[in-house]
Amino acid sequence: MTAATIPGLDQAPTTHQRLLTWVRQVAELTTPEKVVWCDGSAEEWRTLTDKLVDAGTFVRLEKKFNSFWCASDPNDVARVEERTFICSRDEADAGPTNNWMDPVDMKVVMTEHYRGSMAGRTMYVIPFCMGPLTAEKPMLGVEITDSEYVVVSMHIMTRMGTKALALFGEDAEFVRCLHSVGAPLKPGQKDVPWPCDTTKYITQFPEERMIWSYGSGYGGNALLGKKCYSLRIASVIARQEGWLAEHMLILKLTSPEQRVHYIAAAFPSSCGKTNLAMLEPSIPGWKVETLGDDIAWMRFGEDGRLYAVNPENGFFGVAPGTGWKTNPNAMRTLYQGNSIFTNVALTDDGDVWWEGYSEAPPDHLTTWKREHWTLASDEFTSHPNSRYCTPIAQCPITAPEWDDPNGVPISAIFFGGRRATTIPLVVESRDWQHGVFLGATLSSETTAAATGQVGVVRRDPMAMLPFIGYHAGDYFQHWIDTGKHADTAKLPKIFYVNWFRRGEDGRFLWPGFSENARVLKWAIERIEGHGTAFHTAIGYVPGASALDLDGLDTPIEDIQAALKVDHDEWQAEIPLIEQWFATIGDKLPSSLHDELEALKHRLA
Ligand code: GTP
Ligand code: SPV
Ligand code: MN
Repeated sequence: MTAATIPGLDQAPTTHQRLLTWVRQVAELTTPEKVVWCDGSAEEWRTLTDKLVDAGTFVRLEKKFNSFWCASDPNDVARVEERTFICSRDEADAGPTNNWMDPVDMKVVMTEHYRGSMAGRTMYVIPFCMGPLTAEKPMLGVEITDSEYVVVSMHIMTRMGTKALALFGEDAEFVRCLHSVGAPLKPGQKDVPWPCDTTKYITQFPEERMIWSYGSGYGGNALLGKKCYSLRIASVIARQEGWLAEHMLILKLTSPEQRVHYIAAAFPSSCGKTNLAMLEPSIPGWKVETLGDDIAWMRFGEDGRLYAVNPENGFFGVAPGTGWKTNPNAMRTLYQGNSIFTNVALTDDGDVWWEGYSEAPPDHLTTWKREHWTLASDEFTSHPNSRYCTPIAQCPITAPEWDDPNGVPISAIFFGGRRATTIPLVVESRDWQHGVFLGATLSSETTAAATGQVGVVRRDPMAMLPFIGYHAGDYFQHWIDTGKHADTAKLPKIFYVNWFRRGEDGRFLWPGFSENARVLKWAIERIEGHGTAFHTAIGYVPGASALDLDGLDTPIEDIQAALKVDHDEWQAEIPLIEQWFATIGDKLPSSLHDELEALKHRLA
């Protein structure tokens, strides 16, 4: 079939020539059965969710309004970091932390995968905007995909369809995002519920502002506005334009005295961003509101402060562990409906369940592997990286200013990881440069959010290891420079937290979740100039008495152990940091090397 005869191709609701040309080229290469230009309407949602139900991909939930259960192929459940590439023209620009392939070579390889890859399927064209539609310079993209699951997920996660396309005009810049599940259908061939390919590529071409993704339907691999655009491509743009694209939640904290502070926090995947963003403080009078749970774009405002915007429109949150006790605001959001649940369990009465959803599971469930599960089973009902996808606007504690194109002024940046030892509950950096050092040396145990071994400690600088779209050394320098260009007094203070330190018996020393408000409170006291701290070798650390522990029943010994700066543990950490810095090579900013030497000196 030639492109001219592909139904829908010529029904483009735009006169943007470069967009039209690109869509035609992709259609000619991938040979879909038809082309649909997505408008983002409720009718489109209805049509596509019905289609997904008919295909067996979705089960409509009886117990949650306009919501769906979905189980993926068991081999397509997480981001695939080893299949993710930064195809900069020069290999050196991808740096030591990214996979690289020459862009010309990569295109040759991927073009052969894309050739005919949409046969028998519909090709959807999704115009979208990351961040508010009212931004001075809206950040536009178009995702072409052959997956209905992707289209409906993009309905939730982005501002898309007609309202986004209206911003394209005749010639606006946009990021080209091409996605195919890589499962063409022969005439008459029956589809599977979750089409994908065993071969996967998640490829960024930073100079061309282009993303090619092939073979996976999973969130971070397939919803290309998210990690691929808003972090990998945006981090490259941000460096050039002097701003920051970060893997951070954004929250609004109001004190009992009604003082407002906005906090951005970077924790690696599955290390607590969503939970902190929706925190219900355990301490009286304190209030948290949410602006974002995964990504923050931060630019300096005219007043010299750093302002954060969440480019996303929804939450793509980790399901297991989300319950009324740990994250009631996520539960309230999901109870509004309009959500997609992937790789959790399905109850017999048409609801979802996962480990931590409620105290007692129902007697019988269908697992994420579509298997029977009873109380006698000892398998997990849900994949550890199972996810809910739900609109940010229906979260009951979403801050009214979440959609403000100017963003919100950030008072504090938190870095954090999942470490059983060494890293205390909270440390305040000595200054911006030291804070960048804390971020650059951030370490965390790997989680199920990416394929591969879980629980291995690795360096995950600023929680961005899988998402920095260029050389990590240049990225550190960009962070250092960001502080230099600013009025020091107006910069956010940088803290480093660890909710996951463990006692000898393996229990968490700190209760976490709503109790993390106590750490936020101390941080605000430090910012406002009245909190106390010990000046330790690694930074400012509160004693147990500096934290508000009122009403907390955790043994004081555990709190003290959580706060401890253990010199032996830190001595053991130094060679690991040295090794990590060695991998960065010549581009490691000298100031970070100086910070390491100063730390060694203070520990000695
Ligand atoms: P991504 O969406 O992958 O980027 O993850 P995230 O950083 O948003 O992590 P999320 O908040 O979803 O938490 C991941 C897991 O950590 C969940 O199982 C949570 O229950 C658990 N968790 C979150 N906060 C805490 C905490 O304070 N203490 C403990 N012990 N566990 C936590
Ligand atoms: C993460 O892995 O950090 C996520 C989920 O937030 S994904 O969208 O798949 O990247
Ligand atoms: Mn994330």
